[in-house]
Amino acid sequence: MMPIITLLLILLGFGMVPSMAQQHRVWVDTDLSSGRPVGDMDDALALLMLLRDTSVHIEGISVVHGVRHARRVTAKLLRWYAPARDTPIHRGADTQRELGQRTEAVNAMIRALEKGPMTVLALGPATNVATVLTLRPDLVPQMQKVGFCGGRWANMVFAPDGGKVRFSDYNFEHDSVAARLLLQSGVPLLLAGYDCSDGFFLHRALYRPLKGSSHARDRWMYRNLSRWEWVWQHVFGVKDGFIPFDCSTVGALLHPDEFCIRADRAATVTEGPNDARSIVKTDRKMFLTVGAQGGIHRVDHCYHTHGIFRERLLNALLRDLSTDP
Ligand SMILES: [Ca+2]
Repeated sequence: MMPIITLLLILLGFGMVPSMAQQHRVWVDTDLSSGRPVGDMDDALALLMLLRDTSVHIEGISVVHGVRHARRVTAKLLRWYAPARDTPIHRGADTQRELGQRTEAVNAMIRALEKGPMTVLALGPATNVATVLTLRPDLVPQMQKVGFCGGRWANMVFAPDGGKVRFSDYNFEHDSVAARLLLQSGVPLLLAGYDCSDGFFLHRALYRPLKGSSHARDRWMYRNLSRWEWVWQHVFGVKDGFIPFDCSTVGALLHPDEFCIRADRAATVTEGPNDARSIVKTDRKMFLTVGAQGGIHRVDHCYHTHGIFRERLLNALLRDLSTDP
């Protein structure tokens, strides 16, 4: 009888390999910071999902500011999960002050867009992506969609699990000018940030099987997922695990049936009273808000992740175990 995990992989599309012409061209702009000694695991899990999704061809990966070791860890993940592919990694802006400046990442993203339409996943501050749109507005039609891990429904507070910490809208707030440029560019934009992930937790019981895997990459994942969960528990005061925010951004764009998405809603960038003082120390800060009065730009907004997507993520994460002796 076929093992149930193999059956699930086939049902979820992991068992079929389309030709490159059939694959979805994707660019990943990331602030991956996993490991060394502890960092968030969102981008790493999102990249793992993309690398294990045979319907996707990653044209390139660009690194955006705010993290250290991103290129080294990204290269490690590519060696582990896609050794046969030659996926380039490009250095982008080192700070948000480089918005509008040409970088290796900007030039590479422009070349990829000149080759044909593609989807862009903005999993960190939007500096690199906004620079491309600013320097080459003629390429807006080539961006089929930009998925940005940021933004919120009006008055949404980022307080996971009633924990003691209220999160900021990190990617947006670390370059709100770039996010505003994304809105103004007219590019089809899907905002899939905190709102869609609120309540979407991963916890150790779900990924513990990695600990005993014969694959070094699985054990690395287990160690770093555990450390990140420890931070959520002991620093953020959250008991239910951690939220892998970037994964929902990837999923909402590639598998929208597994999410709740409001289409074509008004969005705006405004300043207001700071609602995350444990993270940001100013009295006021910027907000990227959907559904508020005064919004003039149109976006799609993801606000819920269905349980089937958790199965998709876990199947990608635990896939090696099905081939363990
Ligand atoms: Ca990220």
